[in-house]
Amino acid sequence: MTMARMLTVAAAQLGPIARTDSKASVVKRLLALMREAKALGADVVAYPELALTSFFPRWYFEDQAQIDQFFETEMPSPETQALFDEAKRLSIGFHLGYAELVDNAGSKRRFNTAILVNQQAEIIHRYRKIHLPGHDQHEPWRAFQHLEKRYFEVGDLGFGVVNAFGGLMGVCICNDRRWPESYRVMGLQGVEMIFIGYNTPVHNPPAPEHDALSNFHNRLVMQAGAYQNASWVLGVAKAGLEEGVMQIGQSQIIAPSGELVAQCSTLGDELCVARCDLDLCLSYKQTTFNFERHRQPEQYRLIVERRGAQLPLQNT
Ligand code: ING
Repeated sequence: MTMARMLTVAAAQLGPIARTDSKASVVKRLLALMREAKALGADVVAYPELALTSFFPRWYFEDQAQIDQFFETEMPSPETQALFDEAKRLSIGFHLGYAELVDNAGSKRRFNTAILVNQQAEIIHRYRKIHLPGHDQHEPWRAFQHLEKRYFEVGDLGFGVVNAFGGLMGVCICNDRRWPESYRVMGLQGVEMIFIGYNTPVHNPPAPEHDALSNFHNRLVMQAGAYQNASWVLGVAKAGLEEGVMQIGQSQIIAPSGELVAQCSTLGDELCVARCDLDLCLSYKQTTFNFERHRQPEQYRLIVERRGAQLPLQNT
């Protein structure tokens, strides 16, 4: 009987953050959730994508200075230092999504970023969002904008996996979870737990016929990603009616079997917690998804070589 490698994780779902809410007021909410997570035995607490502010890509801004107010130029920042301090005091790790502004001697770069912080409050992993959804020009026909392609650069750190919290940890962000490649690149590094923060409007202006399936699609892609890569997946939402836009909740924790083990049931600040045995990944990694034994990468070249679909030539 192999020893179980238990990791207790808490998805710390956030309800709406108003445009006028200060980062300090949000950090107070994050601290309350961190303390509750610790009290419930969590080793790690995971906050959503862009957890410090309202989801600002829903608005069109001309003035870069206005946009940059949503970003952090350092991490820990003055407002988040309290979070790092409390994490160290409580000895709990955390995942945090935020807007990262990197100023390299005058050349500014902006990313939709998430970090993993260990129980000694050290940043041990950084991920910058690669699949940026939406559009880059103001499209006033939309009930609300989705300007991630305007405000962020494509991430330049790849999909990394780090040895932490007793296992192999990975991170991706929101729209990344809809693309199987995101999970597979981490799966090919042996990932055992993937943290995914998200801000997902129920309504998608280009395809309103999808709206009723928002929660289904959210669960579908994360359960598939978990099972097909023999990994735990923790999805954590910024939820509820935020500045007039309804965003899905249903933060959830999914086992390597693909089974749902815990889920939030409100659209506010809410924890869902699960005791995860990282060794549950092994039976899948050693059999059904033994990549080394079963995959045929030479047959998959189109996945890397081709961006958009190209139809087959007639009568070839
Ligand atoms: N949000 C959404 C997401 O991928 C979206 C954008 C919604 C794309 C619905 C397609 C359909 O969950 C972010 N922040 O990526």
